[in-house]
Amino acid sequence: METKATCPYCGVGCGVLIEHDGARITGVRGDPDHPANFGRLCTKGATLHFTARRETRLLYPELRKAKGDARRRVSWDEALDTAAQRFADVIEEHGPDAVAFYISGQLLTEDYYVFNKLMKGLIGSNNVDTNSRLCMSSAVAAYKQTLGADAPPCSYEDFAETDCLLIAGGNPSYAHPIAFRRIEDAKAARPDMKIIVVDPRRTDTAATADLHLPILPGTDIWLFNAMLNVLLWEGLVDNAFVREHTEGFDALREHVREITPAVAAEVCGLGPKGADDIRTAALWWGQSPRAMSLWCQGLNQSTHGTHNGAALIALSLATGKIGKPGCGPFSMTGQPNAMGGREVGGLANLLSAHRDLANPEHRAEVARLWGVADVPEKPGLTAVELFDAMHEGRIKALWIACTNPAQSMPELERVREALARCDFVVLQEAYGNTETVPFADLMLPAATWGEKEGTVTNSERRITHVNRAIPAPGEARADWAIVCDFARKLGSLIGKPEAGRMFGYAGPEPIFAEHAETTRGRDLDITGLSYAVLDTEGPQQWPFPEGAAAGRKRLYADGRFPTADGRARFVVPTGKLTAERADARYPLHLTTGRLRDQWHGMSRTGKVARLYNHVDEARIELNADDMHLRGIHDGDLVRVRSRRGEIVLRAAASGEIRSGQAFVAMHWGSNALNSAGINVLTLREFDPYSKQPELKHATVQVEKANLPHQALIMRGEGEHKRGEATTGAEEEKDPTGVTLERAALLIPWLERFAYASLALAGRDHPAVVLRIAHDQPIPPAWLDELDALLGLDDDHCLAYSDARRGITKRARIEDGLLVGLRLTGETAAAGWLRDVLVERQPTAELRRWILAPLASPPAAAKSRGRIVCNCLNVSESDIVAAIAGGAGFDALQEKLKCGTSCGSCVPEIRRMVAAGRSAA
Ligand SMILES: Nc1nc2c(c(=O)[nH]1)N[C@H]1C(S)=C(S)[C@@H](COP(=O)(O)OP(=O)(O)OC[C@H]3O[C@@H](n4cnc5c(=O)[nH]c(N)nc54)[C@H](O)[C@@H]3O)O[C@H]1N2
Ligand SMILES: Nc1nc2c(c(=O)[nH]1)N[C@H]1C(S)=C(S)[C@@H](COP(=O)(O)OP(=O)(O)OC[C@H]3O[C@@H](n4cnc5c(=O)[nH]c(N)nc54)[C@H](O)[C@@H]3O)O[C@H]1N2
Ligand code: SF4
Ligand SMILES: [Mo]
Repeated sequence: METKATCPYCGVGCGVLIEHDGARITGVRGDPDHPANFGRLCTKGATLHFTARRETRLLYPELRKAKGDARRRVSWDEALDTAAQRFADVIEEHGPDAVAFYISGQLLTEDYYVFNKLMKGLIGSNNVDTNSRLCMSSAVAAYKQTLGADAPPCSYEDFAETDCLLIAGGNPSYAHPIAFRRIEDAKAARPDMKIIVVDPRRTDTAATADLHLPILPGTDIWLFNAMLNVLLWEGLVDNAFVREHTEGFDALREHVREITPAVAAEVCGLGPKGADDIRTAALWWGQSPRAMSLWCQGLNQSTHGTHNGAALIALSLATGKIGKPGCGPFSMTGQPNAMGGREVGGLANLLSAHRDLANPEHRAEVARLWGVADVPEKPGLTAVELFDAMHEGRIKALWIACTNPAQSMPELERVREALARCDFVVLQEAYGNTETVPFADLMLPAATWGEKEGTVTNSERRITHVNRAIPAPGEARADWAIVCDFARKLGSLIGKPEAGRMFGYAGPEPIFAEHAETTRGRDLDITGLSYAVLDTEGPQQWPFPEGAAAGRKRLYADGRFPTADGRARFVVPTGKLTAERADARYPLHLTTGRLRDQWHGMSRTGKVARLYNHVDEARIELNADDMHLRGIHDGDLVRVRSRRGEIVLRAAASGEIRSGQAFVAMHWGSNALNSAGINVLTLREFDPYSKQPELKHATVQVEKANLPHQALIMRGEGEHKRGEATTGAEEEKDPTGVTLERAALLIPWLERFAYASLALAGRDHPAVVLRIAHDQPIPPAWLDELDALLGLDDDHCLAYSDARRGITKRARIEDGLLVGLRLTGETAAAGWLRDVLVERQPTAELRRWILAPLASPPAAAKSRGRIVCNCLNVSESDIVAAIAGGAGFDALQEKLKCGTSCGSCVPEIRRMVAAGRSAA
């Protein structure tokens, strides 16, 4: 059977067809009819079915009576009765502002709608904020300040129509791959189209650009202002458009008068060619009949994120390149339904359907729609403020849903302290193992992808009806249903019996209908949409008012903007470059972001072995010069310190990073490292308008860590013998299940070591990999315990030991296959042995080498190294060898098939070909 849904990862919002038998999800493919992807999926979307497994899921409600106690399983009734009582007590004693909800752009619109209604309509506080505060709130504020409403005016189709695409602070080749496929297609169809990328790093996206501007972090406004300066000088401003449709240009013109390309090139650190490059960018933009911009977190996650966006939008307005095909400022949404959340007003300072909290008429409208006396006026606490208030004891009860703040918030130590101090923390999660779980007093199991129904809106304002394929496991329930049950229980305790009427929905469909009604007459009017229309007509873009035959591809074609006078606004940008300046103690500029194959805190992608093949361990990417200066070699462990904390990471030399800078991916948390990951180092400083914190920049120092005692432990599975694998499990485990359970057993071990990392490896036969480094000899008793845990202690194992040198080795061989390995002291052979294990190479010839101190593999072993093409399992070394043999891009695709399936690796392969060519 196949069920139509969307991919639950990024904001491209690809349609998927879930293959299943009514009980289990067995496969996934791109929906050929979905207008976001026309059947394509990226590496993450194409492996979704591997995440649909019971291991690590949260199956039952769990409650603990007191902090420090263990949680025990309770019924749903007891869980929600307790939650309602605790919330009611806090509200009675401290008022409604002493409770808060922290929710997520990964919820469906219906889930989001009821959370928002519960807080603002029933409890009477605006303390409902979401992880979109860390993500899209600067784009929201920038759109509102300039265009008057939070509405991305473009469509994906515009990529195919534009002559000049300016990508600033986005890495869509990793973060929005299927949108990037469309950009690649456009460039292939019209090679004259210009692509400009503004990013401090030379990402795969930047490498495909006609012009890459590797500006210093935080300097975008100077660049955009200098581009405007050139546009003015060259007479490329559309004066008629500015006169008739905008307000405030004079002040901005005055502001950019002195910001010449030379001045900006200096501030942006663009070197001697910089001024020319800025001029080129401005001329391409101004002279192209159609130009559009695309931005994401490189602009949003900044203490001047709002004005970054406003300065970029000014380029579209000044040249009148908006509301036309191939034009406009396009904010790419991060999460699959951050847009839906914005539509229902699910942020502490917004109201339903793009209404404003500060506007008394808007509040009255919403109160009327909900049938309540009023909606509170005082803005609620935004994410960072919320955790600060909790730290100070002002928030006594917090409800978290579909987000993992103990991993994703900046300045993590403080966030963790705040969570620990909060009297009552509820966590509504699909998985039972996230970093936030230890802080939860009550855990509520949520249904997730494939198990729930509702709608989502993607980056291009397109709403898709998402269907349920299979029932949720255990007692997990849909998010909206949990909220509604809680709301009714709470209502009767706080003297608001109207909760029964307000939250008496029979399913998600009536919630959608109510939400649609709140949009009547607003800029995002979707009164013409229903589940039935979405099912028969397919996914639709808003606005789609009653009576409309189709949604709108492009906004503002008539030059009228949703401001009081119908004119768009220019904003004079302000703000310092970065919250923190580099100095002698913290000389390096650290930025953070995404990897191609992982999603956020990895509760889902972290279960899929092949998604570790592109990057197999957390690492800090550094420029070779900076490493040399500090005596650091590729693969060394380093201490990374900021003013907030310190973590140990593996160092990797990267040609993407300029000297003086560093990059760490945001994904690795305490399930993968002996620390909580990168956000230990980041800071909670935020933008004054959007309150979005500066997750893209912190200054750090990096020094080599002296951790001489190293170990590597790997465990895969032999030929699967049914039923034998585990004992006492509810259901028979397959090799992947056994491996995931082994990984879970190892997580508590991580924090014992000065450095440790945990990962999966392999493809169809996954293995778990634990890498350890310690300041003292690793106690033999720990190793014995680990051996026992992983079955490295019986007579299937070869063993070698040289106690004097601290070297021990154990290899477990079953049916001629290496399935387990532990090396201490001497780990040089780890790389090729890993390949022998995960590739299931026969060990007959290798046996005598396995325990030898060989850094490079004997001839009998095949070492493959990193996998670039995940779909067709093609390694970096295969590709490099073929390029050395003279293969170009097409020949590579022909010969190795790499990049011929999902295409996520195509930018990287092109780059390798180009590098090979310039080396030759
Ligand atoms: N694979 C994958 N895809 C994802 C996600 C994921 O977890 N994994 N998450 C999704 C979500 S929620 C989001 S929000 C998006 C994020 O999507 P993106 O914003 O495209 O991704 P990031 O890697 O966070 O950051 C983009 C780039 O900003 C650059 N940057 C840093 N500082 C600056 C600066 O000062 N100026 C400029 N111009 N650039 C700067 C970084 O070097 C980085 O390459 O991705 C979505 N897609
Ligand atoms: N340093 C640094 N930090 C960052 C960023 C960065 O670029 N750099 N980016 C920021 C950005 S843009 C974002 S969006 C955030 C993301 O940060 P988070 O929101 O913390 O990321 P996720 O891990 O996606 O959290 C979603 C959680 O919801 C759970 N879940 C999945 N499906 C369901 C469901 O249907 N119902 C419920 N109730 N739960 C479900 C998942 O298991 C997962 O634990 O991180 C932010 N943090
Ligand atoms: S681009 Fe990839 S992650 Fe994003 S929605 Fe499409 S398949 Fe999912
Ligand atoms: Mo995001």
